[in-house]
Amino acid sequence: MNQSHQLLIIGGPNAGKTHFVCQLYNRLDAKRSTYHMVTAPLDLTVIKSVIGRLAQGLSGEHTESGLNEEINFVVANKYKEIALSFPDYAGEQIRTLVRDRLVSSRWYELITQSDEWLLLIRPDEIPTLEDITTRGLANVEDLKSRFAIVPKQVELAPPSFYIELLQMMLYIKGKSVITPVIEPRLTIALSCWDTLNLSSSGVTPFGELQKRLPFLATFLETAWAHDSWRVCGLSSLGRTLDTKVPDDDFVDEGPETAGYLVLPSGEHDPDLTKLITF
Ligand SMILES: Nc1nc2c(ncn2[C@@H]2O[C@H](COP(=O)(O)OP(=O)(O)OP(=O)(O)O)[C@@H](O)[C@H]2O)c(=O)[nH]1
Ligand SMILES: [Mg+2]
Repeated sequence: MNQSHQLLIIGGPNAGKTHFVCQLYNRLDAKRSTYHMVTAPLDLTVIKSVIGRLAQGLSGEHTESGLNEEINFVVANKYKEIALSFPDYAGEQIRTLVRDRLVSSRWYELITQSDEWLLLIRPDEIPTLEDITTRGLANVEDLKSRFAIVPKQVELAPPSFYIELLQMMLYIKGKSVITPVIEPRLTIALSCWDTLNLSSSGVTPFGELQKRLPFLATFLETAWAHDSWRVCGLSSLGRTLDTKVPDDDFVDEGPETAGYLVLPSGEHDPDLTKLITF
């Protein structure tokens, strides 16, 4: 074993964090990946409850905001050992981190100890930014309704939010962006890829990121060293599940077989563990 990595999985609300980790666990448990589990998570409460729901063809629930479960497991193949740290917080914590510029001691530890980051972004929930090219000229009625919506608190729009989050994390890690970042290596996973209804060939995840979050794509290219970042697509479930109406096909096919990754080349791959290994 010549390499050991500490990977931190991060993502905002509804990004698909919990379902990814559960499907990863399902794959490892069913030995359907190039990696094997060396140390299983100590506390399986969250994982088991979502896996139980998936086994019935139902979606798991949103992580409660008070819950601060940390799921840690170690996986390995012949060459590498990877310790995964997955603080299964409600994704709202990430918003608060950026909004309040306040980093708890646990988050400080997680960020400084990790040498690889996996950031989950869910593209189908990114609102289209309105500008002069998409909005057109307003009439008086339009203006009245627009000005009636007063944001409670000024929030950053998604492109600036993710750039700010990454800049904060780099700052905490003591990294400057004056020279391209080599470590931590960064994977951005565009989650719930199946909801984008894209063709299964010829679409690259980075191309999608450029289309949907162009500022973030440019930031990645400038801030990170060429070989130290990549963009993948992720569909942990391969389809949308309901919280009440079971999907029988999903059950019959087996949750551990569902889902796929889209590699940077655009190729689809059922081995979800490729997302945690660069
Ligand atoms: N279509 C589709 N839906 C998915 C997929 N993965 C997760 N979802 C759904 O997306 C929603 C959010 O998934 P979670 O894993 O709970 O997201 P989270 O990031 O843990 O969210 P919080 O706990 O609220 O922070 C759920 O309704 C899931 O069923 C996927 O691959 N495809
Ligand atoms: Mg969750």
